Amino acid sequence: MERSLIILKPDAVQRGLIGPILSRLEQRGLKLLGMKLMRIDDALARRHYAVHEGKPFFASLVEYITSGPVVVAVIGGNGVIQMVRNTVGATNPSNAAAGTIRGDFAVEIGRNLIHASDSPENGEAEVKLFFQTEELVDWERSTDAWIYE
Ligand code: IDP
Ligand code: MG
Repeated sequence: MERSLIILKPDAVQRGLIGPILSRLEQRGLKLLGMKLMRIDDALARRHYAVHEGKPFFASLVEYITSGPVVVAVIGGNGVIQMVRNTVGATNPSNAAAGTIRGDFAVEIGRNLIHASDSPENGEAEVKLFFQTEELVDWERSTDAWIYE
């Protein structure tokens, strides 16, 4: 089973889009394993985005992700990394397909509303960075037989 870490970035929280964004993922049939509202501090932001250190947008990216509360969540299931990325849409909302979260709710790369893990390995690392094991819930979903054959 893959796990994807998603972050509803400060613009999503400030714009009142927590519900509409989570609805997209929930309605698709993706399963939540954990979720919390939190503030990302400078050190956590730098660790989470370490791969982008040295890029011209790094400082503004850290400033953006630490600028207000975020909702972090874990989605689990077979193939969820790519499915969530597809539902989220292209990094730059101006190129994101209509019907995706970024394509429907955002216009600029520096305010693209949501993070989602880009590989199973990064998903595992990011889940561990943001959640303690005891914060995650292992549960049986009664609708699974209607979502998975
Ligand atoms: P992703 O969020 O689609 O995985 P990444 O390339 O991993 O995209 O970049 C991480 C985040 O950094 C993006 O979501 C966006 O907020 C920001 N970002 C990436 N490239 C740029 C850029 O060229 N200008 C401004 N911000 C950028
Ligand atoms: Mg990324």
